[in-house]
Amino acid sequence: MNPNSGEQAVPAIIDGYYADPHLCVFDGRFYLYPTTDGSDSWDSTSFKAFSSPDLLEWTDHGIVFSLPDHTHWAREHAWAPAVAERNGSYFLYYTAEQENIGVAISSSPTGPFADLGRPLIAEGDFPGRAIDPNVFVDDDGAAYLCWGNGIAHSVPLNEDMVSFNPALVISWIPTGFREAVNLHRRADTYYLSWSENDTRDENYRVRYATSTSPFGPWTERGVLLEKAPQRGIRATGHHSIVRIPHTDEWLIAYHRFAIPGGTGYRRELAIDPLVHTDDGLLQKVIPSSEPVVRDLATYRPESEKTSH
Ligand code: FUB
Repeated sequence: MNPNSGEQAVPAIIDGYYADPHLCVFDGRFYLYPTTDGSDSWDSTSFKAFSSPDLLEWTDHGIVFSLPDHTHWAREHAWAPAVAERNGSYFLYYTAEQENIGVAISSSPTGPFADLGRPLIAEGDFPGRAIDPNVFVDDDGAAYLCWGNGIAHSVPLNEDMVSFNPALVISWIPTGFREAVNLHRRADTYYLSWSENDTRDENYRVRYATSTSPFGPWTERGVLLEKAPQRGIRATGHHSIVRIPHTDEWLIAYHRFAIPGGTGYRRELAIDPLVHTDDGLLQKVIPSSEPVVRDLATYRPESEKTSH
């Protein structure tokens, strides 16, 4: 960072080294599921969960899923969690052992999660590396799992959320595609976004594309988020996107090299507004120039206020 520039990055939203954040809202509260970072081989063995009413005060729920303690098939490389809810059950999709995707189920967003007992996607099942699961639930309730490194894959999940028909997997390679594919929808437009370059490269960044269908074809729209070196912000990627319920306000969570002294193994978390334009595109994100605080209670409609 240039100490004379007068420009500062906003501090990380949670103290410590974390990466690959999945930000979501369950029952009027923000939840954040990251990779635990800070070792030189990304060899973390478990996942923590955090929650907040306003993105300001975060509760650390501790370890909610541990590979050695809660699976029979994986020990380390616990990366890139993503959580979805259906009918009161919470599904934690995760990477393990560098090349496998698992899923675990709980009746609470903070666990304990019970593992399926085997990888949902095992190494070699599909081309590329089986990492970085992302789950998207469409307005009609249909759920999709996206994942991949080197090549992106997407498939509708079955009603049980823990199985799918392999014949329905769609695979493709967006421009610059490295990993961390994310799917979201606003009105009639679907947005696919992904990370480009290596997470250890300061040019790690996010690109996006749009479509009228969750299956594409995709029209590429360029870079959505990248470094702001004048404020010491580098390697901005592996993001997730969430809409604040009852609003058209959106947020993007992502990681960056920790400030100061970060690397691709010492990353920290940031959240910024994500703005959709009237013509269905996305404004380029300005990385963490203002603290983001959104008190979910103030957005709750009157009809829901008595029940909380
Ligand atoms: O955090 C470990 C790996 O680094 C993730 O799986 C990738 O997306 C990259 O962020």
